[in-house]
Amino acid sequence: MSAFEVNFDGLIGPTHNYGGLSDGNLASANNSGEVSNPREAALQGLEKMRMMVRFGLVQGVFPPQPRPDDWTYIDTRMTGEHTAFDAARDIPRAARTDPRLLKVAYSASAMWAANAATVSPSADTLDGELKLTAANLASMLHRSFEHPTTTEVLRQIFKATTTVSAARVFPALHSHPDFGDEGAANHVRLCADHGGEGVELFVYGRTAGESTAGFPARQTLEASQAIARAHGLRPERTVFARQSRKAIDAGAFHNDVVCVGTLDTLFFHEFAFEDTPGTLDALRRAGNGLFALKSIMVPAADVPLADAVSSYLFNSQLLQMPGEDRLVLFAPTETRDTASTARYCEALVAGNGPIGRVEFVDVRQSMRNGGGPACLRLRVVLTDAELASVHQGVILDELKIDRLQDVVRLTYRDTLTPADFADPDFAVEALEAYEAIVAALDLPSLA
Ligand code: SUG
Repeated sequence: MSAFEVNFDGLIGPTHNYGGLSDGNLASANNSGEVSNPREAALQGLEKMRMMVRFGLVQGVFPPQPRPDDWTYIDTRMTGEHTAFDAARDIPRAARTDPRLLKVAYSASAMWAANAATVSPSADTLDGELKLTAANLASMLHRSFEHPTTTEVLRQIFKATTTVSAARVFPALHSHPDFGDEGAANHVRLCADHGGEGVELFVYGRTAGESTAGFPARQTLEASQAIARAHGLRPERTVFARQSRKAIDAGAFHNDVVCVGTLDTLFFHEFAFEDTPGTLDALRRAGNGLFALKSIMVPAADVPLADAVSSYLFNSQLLQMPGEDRLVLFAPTETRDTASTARYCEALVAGNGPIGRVEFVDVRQSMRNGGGPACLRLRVVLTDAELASVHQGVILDELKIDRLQDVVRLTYRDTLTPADFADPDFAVEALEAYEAIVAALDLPSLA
């Protein structure tokens, strides 16, 4: 069956800010409290989507989540009250009593669509149905309440609630650190061509119950195994590999900070995996009869781990362009601006390997929170029939991108500090901007 990869990018929301909320994410910590520019952030994200459309690729978009609509949910646990949310009363009180919690409630982190879900294309599942499992994001409070809305949005978009659904959307795993799941950021699919059977690689940072010192390892082996079972993946085509502690402690809080793969190619840092030869061996065995693995390991001597993490070289999208033999690495501009990664990219394309070209994209607003090009998108391999059944309001062309940019220019602020969250008018403004975006995507509001 022929199929292709569709990238669904998260549209950056009107409350995009630098909250310093993610332990173990160096960019989030380093930029904590800085002034953000939600308007520029969303425009940059939409320009990235425009580049993909111009490349001739199918590009989709996920709406932001309504913020601060979960605030009452969080706050009732703080105050014991169960009254309906009233911005004029509740926002100043929260700003007084617990400004960090208020920041949590305003988090725009759902923009990083790679953390929305794990996706198994219909070619990989035993019953031939596309499967998506929303990620519980149980490790970070500000992300742990994204999943109910994510499940709902995925069901709206993939029409997974109708009787003729082309996809099944599973709700998130039980929200406990032992089942910590961060979605596609820790998942790579390898294959000969997108429509054929593939191998799914799940990368975890710890096992349930294991105590670790250092930065949090967010994904557990048990969560990855539960998803593989729920999706009906063939055990012989599934690989579980441990991320190296060294990478996590250097700030690689997701595997996609040190590794990216597509088709038969895996591009990764020397210190990405705890056991590199074992992981490559397991991938070769799992891909036996399907494809011959092409691995590109970047030595620490060429790109030190610290540079890989600050430049986000591996948080690039690895793309198969129409009419091109070799893959294109769609990398953040920070990769061009970091000496070691710029040098590495030049050598990479000069060689005869599977990557023939590097393109750069400016997503600096997102990068300053630890979210590069690959974080911003969720890959969904779809057949023609599956694509036809997707909600068409979220499949983009340049005209729709223009319209979304107009809405952003009209409704988003260009300056935001965490202190602005104390202003009740901002809560109203942010929810109005959200409503304008979902209306432009022809989706029902979930506020
Ligand atoms: O979960 N940053 C996100 C970045 C997610 C990047 N995604 C992938 N690697 N796929 C995170 O740490 C920071 C928010 C703040 O500090 O305000 C944040 O949530």
